[in-house]
This record gives sequence, structure tokens and C-alpha cells, in this order.
Amino acid sequence: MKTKVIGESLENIPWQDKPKDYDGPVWRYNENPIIERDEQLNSNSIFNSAVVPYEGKFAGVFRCDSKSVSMDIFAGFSEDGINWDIDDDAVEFKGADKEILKREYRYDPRVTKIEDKYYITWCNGYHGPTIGVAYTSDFKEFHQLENAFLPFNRNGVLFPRKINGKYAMLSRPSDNGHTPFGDIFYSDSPDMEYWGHHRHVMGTYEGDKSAWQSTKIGPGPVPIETEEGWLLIYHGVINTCNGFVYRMGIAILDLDEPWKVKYRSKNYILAPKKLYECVGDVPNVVFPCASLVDADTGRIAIYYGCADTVTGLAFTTVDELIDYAKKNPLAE
Ligand code: BMA
Repeated sequence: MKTKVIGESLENIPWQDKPKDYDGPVWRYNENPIIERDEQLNSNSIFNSAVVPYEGKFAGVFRCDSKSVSMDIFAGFSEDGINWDIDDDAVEFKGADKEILKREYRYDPRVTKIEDKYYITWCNGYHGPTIGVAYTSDFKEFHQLENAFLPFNRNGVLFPRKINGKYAMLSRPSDNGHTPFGDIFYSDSPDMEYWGHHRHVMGTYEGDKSAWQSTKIGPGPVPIETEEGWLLIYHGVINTCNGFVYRMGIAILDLDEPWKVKYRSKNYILAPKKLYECVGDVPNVVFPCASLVDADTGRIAIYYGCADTVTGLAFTTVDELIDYAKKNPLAE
């Protein structure tokens, strides 16, 4: 391992070696998808979901759209990170203010362990999409806090530790529909309630410079801390004659000032190519929401939604991603 990861070891991370002759920095689990669309009592689809190591095993929060096509988030548990047991009832939040507990819709959760709590951020309907925030210690009782931002915003992703003494979050301001624009911003907060110090991190690229990310981009899993900087796996979108296509990219952000981009890859790291990524309720989408990392080996397991229908697992390493970003730089 060339680059040191700042984090915990995770000996039981799900893992498969890179297949021989495979050309690319990220490779898929050979039994994908790991979660089918109808694994839950009333689910139409299970995708864009987040997992973390929990008590020697794994826990997570899952986006399950119902057969009436409502969107909500559900807790789940797993022995191995691959086979999941997802609750049939949606997460029920407790909280100080009833106004904030009103449910319109919830989707695309991320889970971030900060100190001794697991924080959940998700796209929360409150007169339009914004970023909901909650925490849990056991994935049974969830406490909802204030929404982080005014509508409209999507893809709120917390950093796993305070930066310069403040909680830190990436997000993607949006509109109330299928947003035809979108850059990634950084915000911080002294208390997980009031967010400010907003900084632009990075935006889209038009033309043939890096066309797969020409319409909008958004942060994916919780950034991974390494001695080279924060590794940010993100999604990038192009608008085509058949609609949006979602791919995955990699950027490396400065450790102390994460709104500064050190490296960013011109090429995508994973694109919809397999049938389950190209065919589903929304074709041609790979949408990463979580990763597991083993600090000892630098192994990374990425969890991603496939075609807004099922959940996939893919693998890479810290060195693969950093090398790839450096070898295929996106010149400003
Ligand atoms: C985005 C979100 C994601 C979804 C993607 C592709 O706006 O709704 O949940 O995966 O579109 O449909």
C-alpha cells in the first residue's frame, strides 16, 4: 500500500480481487446485484443505500421505494455486508420539533460515523427536497435534527470527523425537479444545526473535456481520509437524447480545506455497462452512496444503486483511485 489511510481496520470487509485482464480502477462483485428489488415486503426497488461497520458486523439505511412508489428509508443488518436483512417498516424518527418530523418523502441516505454516533443524512422532502439529518446509536432509535439547508438541495454527505473544529458537509444545491445543473459545495457547522461558511468545491465540465460530467455532479459516499487528502467518489451526469446517464468519478480534496480540489479524474471510474445497471426503472444509472474501507490494506467496497432498481457492490483500493486520478487529470 503506497498511501496511508487514516481510519479503522476492517478485516471482514467484503472483498474480491481484481479479475485478471480487467481494465479499470473499479471492478464489480461477481454476484451482483447484492440486493434485488423485491427483497422487502412491499418494495418496488431497493437502491441508493448506505452501510457501515457495526458491532463487528454491518448495519445500514436503505432506500426502498414502495409498490405505490413512495420513497422512504429503512434500517437493515448484515453479517457479511453482502446478505442483508432489511426492516419492513420505515425508520420512525423521534425529535424535538414536530414540524421537522413531518414526512413528505425520504431518499438517498448516507450514514457517517462521527465519534460515537451514526449520523444519517438524506434527501428530505420539506416543501421541496432538502437535507435531513438524524443520528442513531443502535439503528433502532433514530433522532431527527433540523434540516441542514433551505430547499432545494440533494446529496448531503458528512465528513467522518470535524474539520477545523466544525462538522463538515458536502451537498449539491438543486431545483425541485430533475435538476439540469449542479455543483458540489462545502458547508460547516459548530453544532449540526446551523450550517454556513459555504464554499464551492467543484462543478461540471462541458464539451469533450469530460462530457460524462457535463450536466451535474454530486457527492457520493462519505469521503475517505488518506495522507494524500480526502478521497471523494461522486456521481457525474450527462444529458443525452435518451435522458440522464449517471457515472462515478473520483476527486481528491485537500485535508484541511476540502473545498480545494487536488486531483480530479477526467475519466469516469465506473459507468453503467451491465444489464442491471442499464435496465430498470431509470436506465443507465450507477449511483454510489456508501463505501467500506479497511485502513490496513486500503481495500474499498462501494455500494451503489443500479438503474434506480437494485443495489450493487464494487471494489477498488485507495492506491487504484489515487493513481487513476493522477494519471488522468482533468485540467482546469
Ligand atoms: C436523482 C435522484 C437519485 C436517482 C437519480 C437517477 O435525481 O433521484 O435518487 O438515482 O436521480 O434517477
